[in-house]
Amino acid sequence: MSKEDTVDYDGPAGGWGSLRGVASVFGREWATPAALETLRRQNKPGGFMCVSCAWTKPADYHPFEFCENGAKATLWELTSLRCTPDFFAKHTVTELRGWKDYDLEQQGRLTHPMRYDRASDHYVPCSWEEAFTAIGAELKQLDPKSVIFYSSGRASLETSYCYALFARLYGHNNLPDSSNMCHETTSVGLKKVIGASVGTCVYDDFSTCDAIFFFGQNTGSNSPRFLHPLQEAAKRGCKIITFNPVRERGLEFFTNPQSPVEMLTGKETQISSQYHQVKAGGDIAALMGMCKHVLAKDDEAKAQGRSVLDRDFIDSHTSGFEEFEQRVRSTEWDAIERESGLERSALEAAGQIYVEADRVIGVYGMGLTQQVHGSDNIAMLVNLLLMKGNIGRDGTGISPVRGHSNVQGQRTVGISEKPELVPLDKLAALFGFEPPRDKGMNTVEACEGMLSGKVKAFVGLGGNFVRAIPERDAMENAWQTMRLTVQIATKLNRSHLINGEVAYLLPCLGRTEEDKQAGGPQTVTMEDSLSCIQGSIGRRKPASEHLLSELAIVAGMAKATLAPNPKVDWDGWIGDYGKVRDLIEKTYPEEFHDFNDRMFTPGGFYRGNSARERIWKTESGKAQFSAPEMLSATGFKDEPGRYRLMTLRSNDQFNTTIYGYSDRLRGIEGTRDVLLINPKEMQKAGLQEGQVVSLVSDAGDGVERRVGGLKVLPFALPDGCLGGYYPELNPLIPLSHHDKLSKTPAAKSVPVRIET
Ligand SMILES: Nc1nc2c(c(=O)[nH]1)N[C@H]1C(S)=C(S)[C@@H](COP(=O)(O)OP(=O)(O)OC[C@H]3O[C@@H](n4cnc5c(=O)[nH]c(N)nc54)[C@H](O)[C@@H]3O)O[C@H]1N2
Ligand SMILES: Nc1nc2c(c(=O)[nH]1)N[C@H]1C(S)=C(S)[C@@H](COP(=O)(O)OP(=O)(O)OC[C@H]3O[C@@H](n4cnc5c(=O)[nH]c(N)nc54)[C@H](O)[C@@H]3O)O[C@H]1N2
Ligand SMILES: [Mo]
Repeated sequence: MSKEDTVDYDGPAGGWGSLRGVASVFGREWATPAALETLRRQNKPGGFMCVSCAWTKPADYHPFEFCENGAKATLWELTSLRCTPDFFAKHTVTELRGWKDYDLEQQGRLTHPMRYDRASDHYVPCSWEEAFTAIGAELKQLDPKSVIFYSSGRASLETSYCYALFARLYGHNNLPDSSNMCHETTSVGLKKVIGASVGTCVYDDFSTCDAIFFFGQNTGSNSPRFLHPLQEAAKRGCKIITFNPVRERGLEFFTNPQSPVEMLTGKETQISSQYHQVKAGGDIAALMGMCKHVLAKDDEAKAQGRSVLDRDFIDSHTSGFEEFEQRVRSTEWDAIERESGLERSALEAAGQIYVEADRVIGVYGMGLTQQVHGSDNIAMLVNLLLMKGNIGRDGTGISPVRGHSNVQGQRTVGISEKPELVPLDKLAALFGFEPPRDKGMNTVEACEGMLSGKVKAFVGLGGNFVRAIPERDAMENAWQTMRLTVQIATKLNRSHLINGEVAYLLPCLGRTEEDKQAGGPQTVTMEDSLSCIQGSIGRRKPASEHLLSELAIVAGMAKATLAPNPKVDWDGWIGDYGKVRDLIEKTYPEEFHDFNDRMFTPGGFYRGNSARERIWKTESGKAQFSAPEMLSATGFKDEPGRYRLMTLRSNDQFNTTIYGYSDRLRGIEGTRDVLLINPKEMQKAGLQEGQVVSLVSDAGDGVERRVGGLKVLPFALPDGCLGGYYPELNPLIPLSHHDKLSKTPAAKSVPVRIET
């Protein structure tokens, strides 16, 4: 491998490297000095909320409350490049399909509504009126149950509410969301054990906890602003215990790029006090080991008349403890060591931190959720927390780190395929109609429906569905058999190039841009990972005068599709989003009371969480201990030559948007077509550094799935594990390979073989 392809990075997360990372985007994308002003307003009351991750925007904000990757995401939206009708006149859609994701988005912001012209294989400009009328005519012809309304987790609460209402007025609950590929495991798995589908922590909990157990979340790249409270916690002596197959730089050391002293002195803070390189899919076993240690210490304490467990809490607030305890005691250490890839002594050391800490938080991300037994991963982390009453007290709790900036909020205001999660009776009364009550399709079911021919149309509110889902080859073929595909987007991506018979590409305003309507400039709102809701005002001049807001596009399609209804005032809502907030308040009075008055509360207003109050909305009415059936979360057997592939994000991408080819914090530069494997496994498989290999799926279902052209790169991973990048490796994931309970695709342990 040549030197340009890789460099080693020994520096901390944040620091000068982080500023250089932003500068590389500034260099290419710097539009006007006004961009700096825009960044200054990022994540502050009265400003706009970052379009990148869902980490909370605190009340006591820094002068620049954004991070390397938030700045990249913003500048990406502010680009001066434009993807105009001229561009589409020059290139056929078939030609563009051969381009890389990076090169497609690099064309800049979409400027005009476009219709796909099949005869010439070009996108051609059309008017909004023409687009809405044609889409409405198609939707009226179709059975609503055969239509999918997808959303990527960015659109505001106002747009999301209108979109979900449109689906139900039209006649379906087919509202899959990017969270179906992400934290659906949380929504379903956490709900089952604590009765709340979102995390229980608030910001202040991170300043009073004694220990944080951190599983499968790459903070340095994916929610860098979270490094600030983590750094504060580490500095005051809070123990951070990390479980991750990859030694992620951001979880090891951090230099605060917003602190001149730290930047000049190069002073870095050690973040994790213990770092355990657990095997991919090995977390149930690792947690089991810690629980075993806690029980052993409790036995010792009992002999002296003390207790490690919080017996009062267990007795009055939980159910299922005996069976769980039985399972832990009967699980042998050698099985735990084998399945986790960690030594007993290491797990006892981690368990001892838990024993000694009064207040503990559990944090997790895709490493736990994207597994076949992902729900069991989460239940096992909850088990550990419940043993000492670490949910529902200050400084404690469970904290899933959510993905898209409003992905949690979209679910809150009705984007859900599960009708039982939506107050349908309220909607019926408010809008005088009978909403559909049957379960809609989630992402995996929508894909199955496309493959079987049951799904005839797809409307995408943002996102890059075809690129984000598993089973890419079969799905791209199935996609083209649909009657209608509509994509609402800011930038061109691959999903816009695999069209149905009738296809429209509708460009929308970004969040940084001024959204002027009949009633003046509009505010939109978002809910973050810690359930705080805040307003966001864009002030930039729109990228093109032909753009509409997402809400106006949704309303435009709805008006062209639905019969008039005196209780449904699309034009009034487009003119004043405050009226939509009033409707959200009427639909969800507990969470959203005084919505319009409270939306600029610094730090956002908290919508509350029953489990935080120790009210358990579970089947048993208690917090639920559960005894996992298995120790491995992978869902498949280990066999010689079969590896566990983790599909990872680099530091230079936002999901399918590739900003560049620098995975700075992992020291991987210049290419994304890599296969990460440890030197010992390389030797065992007879591989050389830089050798080009293929990965083939080893799911045992007879389907050929292959990705070639991958350069072998030695990398410190546990034995039996491989790493590579999402979305390039998605063709390897079978559609059936998903979390059992929630159907979240299991992208973090995919069974594969290496072919030379
Ligand atoms: N800059 C940037 N920010 C983002 C995104 C982005 O792409 N770029 N994406 C956004 C979205 S939608 C989401 S959902 C989040 C995703 O943020 P994360 O939850 O951090 O997701 P990933 O980066 O996919 O991987 C998470 C970590 O899991 C580890 N891991 C893999 N397998 C296992 C395992 O079996 N056990 C354990 N313990 N760890 C494992 C990986 O090494 C990696 O460090 O970030 C959001 N923020
Ligand atoms: N193998 C593997 N697969 C995965 C994952 C993984 O870790 N591994 N992660 C999964 C996860 S966590 C997620 S969330 C999904 C992501 O799936 P999606 O949310 O569908 O994909 P994104 O890449 O976030 O979507 C990017 C596109 O959104 C559009 N866009 C950007 N901003 C806006 C906006 O303001 N409005 C509108 N309307 N459009 C906009 C742009 O056109 C851009 O090309 O992928 C999942 N797939
Ligand atoms: Mo996500």
